Amino acid sequence: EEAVLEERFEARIDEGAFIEAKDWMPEHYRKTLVRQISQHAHSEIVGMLPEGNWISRAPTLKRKAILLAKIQDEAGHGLYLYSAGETLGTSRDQMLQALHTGKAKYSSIFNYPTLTWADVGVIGWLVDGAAIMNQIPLCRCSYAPYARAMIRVCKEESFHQRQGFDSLLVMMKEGTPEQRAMVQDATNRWWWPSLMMFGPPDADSPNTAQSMRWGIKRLSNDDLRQKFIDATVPQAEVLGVTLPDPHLQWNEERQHHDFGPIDWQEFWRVVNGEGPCNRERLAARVKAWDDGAWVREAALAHARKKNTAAEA
Ligand code: FAQ
Repeated sequence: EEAVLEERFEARIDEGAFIEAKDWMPEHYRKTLVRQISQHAHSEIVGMLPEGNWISRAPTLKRKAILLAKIQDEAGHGLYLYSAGETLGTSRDQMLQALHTGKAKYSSIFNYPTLTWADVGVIGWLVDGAAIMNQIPLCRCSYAPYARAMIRVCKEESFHQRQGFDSLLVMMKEGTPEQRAMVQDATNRWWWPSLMMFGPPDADSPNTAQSMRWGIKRLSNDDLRQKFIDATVPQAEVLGVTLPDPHLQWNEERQHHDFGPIDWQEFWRVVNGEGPCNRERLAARVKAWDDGAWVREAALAHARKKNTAAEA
């Protein structure tokens, strides 16, 4: 019977149908989604930390208000994504425990430090830019609750990308030589890690083939990385910054930009916990969880009291 259900499921996927939470699905499909959606949620929440570092030091009231709104959006994205994950039968507590014990991953990009104000602009421009490139195809993911969450997330990410680009443009066009140097320095530090956000090359990506067959991923890691590079080169020209890759060059034949080798050893080092800020980021999340224990206990006690009152 299982085989029949699986065949029917595969046929629906082939027709391009969307799968809803209550539909039958193979265990491996469910597991793959919980893995990707929970890691995506963790990335949003951990991703609040590097920028949060600058809220109290934003240069103007306007920039502070924008940054606060952006970081609150990331919290919202994390919450939609945990909810989407819960529709697959894994609780939020289970997902968070996997993060806090180091079992679940989150995006490598958030293990790099934000050294100057220009980093905040560059995160908007490059990190949110890469996030949008990766997430637009996820709006057509075969698992409908995830696809629906992505639609709103992408709209908000596009505001995030624009605010980052705008803040950099102001520094480059109206700023001092020191400010322009700061933008260039931040670009130099974030460019390669942004390219790593798309994941390992297709040939070394154990999950891509199956996820693409199931319509979870619509485009491969390398295809998205190439699209991101092609979209970003002209933006760097508008800004007047140099992307730190001497091999970056338009290839007329391929109709794409060629680019230099990515340091995959660095990528795996960061993914496996040895990046510049891995320990600090995880410790911050564990502390927030521990510090919030009294809120969870109080909410439970209140709910119990209400239930008892209702029964009496
Ligand atoms: N970092 O076989 P694949 C944001 C892992 S945007 C860490 O290719 P898959 C917005 C991968 O999990 C960032 N680990 O895997 C924001 C797997 O390990 P596993 C979040 C990585 O899943 C902006 C192993 O390597 N976006 O937060 C990374 O098919 C600004 C083999 O890789 C998403 O999560 C990496 N970069 O493809 C917030 C998007 N790459 O799980 C705040 C949804 C790979 O088997 C401020 N996710 N790994 O133990 C995806 O599209 C996919 O999961 C990929 C990876 C493309 C990330």
